[in-house]
Amino acid sequence: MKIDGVELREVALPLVSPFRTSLGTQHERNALLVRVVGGETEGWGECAAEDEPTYSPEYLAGAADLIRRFALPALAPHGLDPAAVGPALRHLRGHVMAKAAVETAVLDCWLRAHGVSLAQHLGGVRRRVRVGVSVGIAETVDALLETVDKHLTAGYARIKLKIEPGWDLEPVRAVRETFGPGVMLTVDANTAYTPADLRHLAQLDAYGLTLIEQPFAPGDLRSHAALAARLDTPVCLDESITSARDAAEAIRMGACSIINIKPGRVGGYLEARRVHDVAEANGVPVWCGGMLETGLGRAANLALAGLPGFTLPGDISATERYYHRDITRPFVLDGGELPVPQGPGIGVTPDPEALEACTTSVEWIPLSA
Ligand code: SMG
Ligand code: MG
Repeated sequence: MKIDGVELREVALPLVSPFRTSLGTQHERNALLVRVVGGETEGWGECAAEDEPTYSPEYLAGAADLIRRFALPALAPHGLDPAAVGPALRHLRGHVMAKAAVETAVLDCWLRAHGVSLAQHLGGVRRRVRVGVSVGIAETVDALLETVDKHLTAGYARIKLKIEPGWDLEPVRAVRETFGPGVMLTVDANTAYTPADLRHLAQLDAYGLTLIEQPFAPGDLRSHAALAARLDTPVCLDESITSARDAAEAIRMGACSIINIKPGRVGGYLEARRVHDVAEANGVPVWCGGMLETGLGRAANLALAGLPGFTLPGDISATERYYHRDITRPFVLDGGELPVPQGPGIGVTPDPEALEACTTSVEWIPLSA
């Protein structure tokens, strides 16, 4: 089957509440959606890149440009074949998030044409997955406690606190003391610390955290290994891992004992499964990260999170934690879990009216082989 064309669509979704991390504060999610059309079937992919290149070197406008000018021309001769996307784009250096969005749309289209769900295709073993929520840096500790209380009441299986220098020991202590030892608690620094903070970070051991996520720069595996050797709290990598090869190297160096897998950050769901396989072979638990996805990206993440090695709750929260109105049907938390979509492909499609309401630009790119 050939690909007839690809639609690049930008949408803007206001967040229910601002999300502050050590990288900045986000008020809305601008997302790039890729729709691949092949014959009677279409498939969707969502790009994880954000407006600015702060979390990752990629950014939305750059991703759209990469897809338009380099990825699609390289893809055209291959037709609708998800396994061919990675090899066809290998000569383009980096840009894993842009590539992932293209591959996901091709994969979704192909799976729909074959009547197979993404969960089944990836080798999922769970129909429901336990999920957590990522809690941003708050104005005050009291405001943080109120937010955490709301999420625990809703039933989330794990609370992740965003930290940065000046907002770490105190909020973590307050949350642990207020909600007790039974709450699964993690922290995520988004690279806000330096190796000089090692002794400071070691104090987090007092609070029974399940993991500390990405305290240092993405390329600094050595400092993560030094921290891991010093702390009882497991070190988890996010930004550092952009491929299965990175994962193998980080594990070999002792830089992490847990991995956050984000399909966008590693170049797509097929590479995400390879990261999972490398981790599983080394006895390293993984969990699915989040990039404030719309329902499209979240549906696909749920499929991934159903794989056997995903033994920790992921950053895949219910729709109401992110958006008043999403572009797909809402995901509703049930007993700390979300259902893995079972329909063909990623199992969900955008609601045309909701999609139109948040669209800021659309571009149709015909493809000729
Ligand atoms: O999708 O629930 C979500 C957000 C989860 O905290 C989250 N993501 O570093 O893990 C992370 C961040 C990246 C996005 S904010 C810069
Ligand atoms: Mg993170």
